[in-house]
Amino acid sequence: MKKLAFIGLDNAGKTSIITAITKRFGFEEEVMNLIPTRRIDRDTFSFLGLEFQRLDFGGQEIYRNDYLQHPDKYFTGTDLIFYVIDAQDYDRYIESIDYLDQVLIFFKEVQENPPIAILFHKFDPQLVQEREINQKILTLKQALTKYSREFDIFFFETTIYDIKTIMDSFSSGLSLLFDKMEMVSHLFAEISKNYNAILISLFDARGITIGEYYRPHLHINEKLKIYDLYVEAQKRIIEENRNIYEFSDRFDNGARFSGVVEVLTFGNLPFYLLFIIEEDEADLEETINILDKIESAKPQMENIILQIIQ
Ligand SMILES: Nc1nc2c(ncn2[C@@H]2O[C@H](COP(=O)(O)OP(=O)(O)OP(=O)(O)O)[C@@H](O)[C@H]2O)c(=O)[nH]1
Ligand SMILES: [Mg+2]
Repeated sequence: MKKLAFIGLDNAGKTSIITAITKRFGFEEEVMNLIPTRRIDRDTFSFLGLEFQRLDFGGQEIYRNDYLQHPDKYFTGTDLIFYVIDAQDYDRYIESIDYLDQVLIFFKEVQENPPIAILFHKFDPQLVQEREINQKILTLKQALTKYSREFDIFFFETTIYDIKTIMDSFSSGLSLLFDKMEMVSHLFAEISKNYNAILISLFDARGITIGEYYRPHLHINEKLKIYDLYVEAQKRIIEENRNIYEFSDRFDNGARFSGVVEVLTFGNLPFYLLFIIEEDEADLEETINILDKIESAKPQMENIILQIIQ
């Protein structure tokens, strides 16, 4: 059993993030009405055949003091840390660094060094272009890089208003715990050359990304649009008990694309393959041919997945 710890100050958004990951759609109301977590909430899930325990460390001061007084009892054996910072709450940046500092003192003492994903959370869509918050986050990142001597640290900006940011940070974190995971993305990069793909992704049943390729310079809004379509497609597949779902849409700049989501079973586990290509309006036949050709890449995909799962 792998142990994932969500740590951070009260009100940082830890429980919101876990709720969003667990539900993936229709979580807005639940997140609005969350109350502070009392002590530690635990749940479990499986991913790629491994069992994971997820610990949501309530961040109110009295709990923090308790964890720091008995760190061995709470933190021992942690495989991966998600450290959540409320990026909008500038006044508490220092307090948040202090807490992380104290948590890491324990890990240094016992010579455990789990990778740490640091989430600058509440980086809401309307703030992405704002100078002040970007500068503050940058300064904070610079301060936090001091930990990179002892720990592998990774930074992410996340917001519950864009589920893709949350799933990306969670998927990237988990991928650190599997060897060879990057082989899936490498395979997709290879495949994309033959088919001029816009995007190829493989997800597990819970929407965690196993590997992905997207065309360089694909605009963030285009990625988000595709991800929303994907979530919708997966929902339809489950509701209508289908194996495959095809769609066609256009980006804001007018360019049309075709997509297909297909359920694949590797090693008894279900996976979702998403494949997006430019649509050739003059030759729809050709578009269909390309979508058919992804077929030939499945044995390679299966081979890699089986190596990762084993
Ligand atoms: N603007 C904004 N608000 C958010 C976001 N994520 C969570 N919130 C809000 O932040 C508040 C705190 O969220 P929680 O998830 O309960 O915070 P927590 O870290 O679990 O807090 P403790 O359980 O006390 O440690 C809630 O009111 C959420 O609605 C976000 O991405 N953007
Ligand atoms: Mg909480």
